[in-house]
Amino acid sequence: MAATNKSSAGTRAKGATRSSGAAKSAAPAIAEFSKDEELHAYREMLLIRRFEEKAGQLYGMGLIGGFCHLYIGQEAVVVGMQMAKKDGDQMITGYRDHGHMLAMDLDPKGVMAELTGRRGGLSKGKGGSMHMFSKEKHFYGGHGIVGAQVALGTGIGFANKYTGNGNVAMAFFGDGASNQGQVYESFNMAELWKLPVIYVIENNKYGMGTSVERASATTDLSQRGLSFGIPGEQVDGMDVRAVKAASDKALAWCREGKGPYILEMITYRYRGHSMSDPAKYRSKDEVQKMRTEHDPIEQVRVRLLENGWATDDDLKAIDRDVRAIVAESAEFAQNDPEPDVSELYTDILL
Ligand SMILES: Cc1ncc(C[n+]2csc(CCOP(=O)(O)OP(=O)(O)O)c2C)c(N)n1
Ligand SMILES: [Mg+2]
Repeated sequence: MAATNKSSAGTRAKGATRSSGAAKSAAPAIAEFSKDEELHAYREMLLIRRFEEKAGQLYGMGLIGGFCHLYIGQEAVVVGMQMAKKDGDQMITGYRDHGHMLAMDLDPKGVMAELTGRRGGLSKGKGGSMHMFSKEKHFYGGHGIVGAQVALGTGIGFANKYTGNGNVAMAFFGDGASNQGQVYESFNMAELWKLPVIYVIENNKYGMGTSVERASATTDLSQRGLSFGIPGEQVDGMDVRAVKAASDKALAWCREGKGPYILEMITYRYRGHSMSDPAKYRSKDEVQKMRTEHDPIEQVRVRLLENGWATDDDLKAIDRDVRAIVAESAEFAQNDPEPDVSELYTDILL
């Protein structure tokens, strides 16, 4: 199963900071993980990776219609944040959303069946890859309109403050989205009203086929809140410990009522923008270098082995468990019936 352990115990800060922005303060670059935390991070990231590999296969077999954007390579971002958050904190993201759903403990069977458009899917087979929600698990989508989730996430932060529930909203968006106007309207309101929102910029270096250098006048996206007085920092988004440490700090900032916070996660997607991306805008060597030198899962695997916290066999057993969950979800997603025709007339605005 997906996320169960939200523990932050055993985390000790060390190292220097890359923190910058309106409110500079020392942020831990890395959090040392306990054995349980390393194992948890390993399993969670592996579940996302294996789930998406399977989704890619099903797409190739023609079983998934419409769009399908894979998150492979970026797993440490959402898992590090999941490990720092408290129950009740919300996540909202764009269309590259399967990893966020699994990290928020949405049922893998329901997610996979939604991809194949079956009635047991989380949106009854009518939403597809980009449109799944779970109020119960505090996951607010899944949005196909670039940047829409930034304004909506700000609204969730407003609701948190208005009701005084003590929760923090995490709004994830890309480097491409970070140039949108509604992002800055949101920043202004969030800081003005000191809303508990973390803006998580997943800088995977490209917006579709356009590199951040070609598209952005300034490329340190952590500083985009400067004119509003919102602090921000760049984080190694390929290292789950760095993500966890930065998230701990940002969450504490928001919970203390100090307003929003920006975390720019420096990350990379291994696959194309979507399944139909010929990827002519970057070299195979560039992708290969990231995979071999910075893979988020491999980093944890090596630490687990080096610390003597797991053997090869232990890790193979985790992989088997994860593959079984994914196989079960794929089986369900292929055998569950399609929605009844009458569903065409439900859940719509007339
Ligand atoms: C308002 C709007 N404009 C354009 C698009 C088409 N579009 C989809 S994804 C995308 C690129 C976004 O890149 P980024 O924010 O870096 O996110 P990533 O795909 O890298 O995760 C664009 C332009 C859209 N879906 N919505
Ligand atoms: Mg991008």
